[in-house]
Amino acid sequence: MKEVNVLVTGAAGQIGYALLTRLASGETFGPDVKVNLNLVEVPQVVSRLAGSRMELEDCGFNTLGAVKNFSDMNEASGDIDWALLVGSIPRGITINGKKIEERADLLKINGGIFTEQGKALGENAKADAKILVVGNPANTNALIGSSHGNNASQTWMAMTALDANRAKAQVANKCDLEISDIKKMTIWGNHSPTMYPDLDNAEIKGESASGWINDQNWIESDFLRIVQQRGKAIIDARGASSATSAANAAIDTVKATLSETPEDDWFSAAVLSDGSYNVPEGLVFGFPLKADANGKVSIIQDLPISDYAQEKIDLTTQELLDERNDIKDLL
Ligand code: NAX
Repeated sequence: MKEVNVLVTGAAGQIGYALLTRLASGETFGPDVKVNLNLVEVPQVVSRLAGSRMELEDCGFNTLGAVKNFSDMNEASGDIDWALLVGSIPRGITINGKKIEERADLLKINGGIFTEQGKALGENAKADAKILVVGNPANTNALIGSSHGNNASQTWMAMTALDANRAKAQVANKCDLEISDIKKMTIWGNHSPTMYPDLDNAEIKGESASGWINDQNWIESDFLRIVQQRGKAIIDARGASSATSAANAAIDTVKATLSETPEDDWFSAAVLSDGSYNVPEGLVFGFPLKADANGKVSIIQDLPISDYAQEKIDLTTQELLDERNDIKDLL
């Protein structure tokens, strides 16, 4: 049986809990691939991972390989094919008596984590490893990680698939369609409320989604607001942040790179900008992406961008430039 080595940080957290079974069950990498899991947590929490391992064993998956627990990224990252970096320090936590509310503080604290994790993966993970950052602020964490990974053959991404799935769900509800009728959903920019979900270039049964919906007022007010604020709406309703849907989106992103992207579709994630669409080089920015048969990820080019869309893309670009400025000492 083939094997894949997958590292998950924040594995004892709520997204981690929802993610592990789906990685190990055969659903993600296929029924003929053994999934070895290196689970990483902070030292205070790592003992809880023993419980996660017991549960994984008790699921009885043929595809579950070795499960190992770590609190040291250097030890955990040897020979890794996929790293899902879920663990990070949330806004609102109190550290050394100070409540972390300011974006700049949050960026710096997480920046320290991703500096170390980036180095460890750059040195120890496989040459063609893929790294998906879920932990917020995901784009800037990925920027720090990839810069310290300093390994051009590895692929760093930050997750925007949850935003894309949320956008598709809203369109499906509005138009009474199946989710599978909606293709080519792009989330431009940052995984934050400035993200821009693009319905001009999304397609419904081969037509522009915005043309099909034919209700610009709904698109510019309801749709945009609902998608941008969905994370908060879930926290308000559930009393906890999205976990199942976040884990699902991470699985979707992994799967999207395991085979060639079909001609009639693409997927959304943030990757290092190469200057496409005039996005400054070196920002980790949400783009429309495709994978080739070898899993190489590239940006879909030459999509038309309306003046309205450009305004929104400029806003999210500026936010990412500000974030980069806040952590420039860490790059
Ligand atoms: P939890 O607080 O339940 O779990 C986070 C876990 O990470 C904890 O167990 C913690 O001990 C661990 N951790 C912290 N620092 C670590 C480190 N240096 N190494 C290893 N583990 C570490 O949060 P959860 O709900 O699972 O969310 C995890 C992250 O995902 C948060 O940053 C959250 O903001 C982010 N999200 C990102 C989304 C996206 O679309 N990109 C959507 C969902 C989610 O909000």
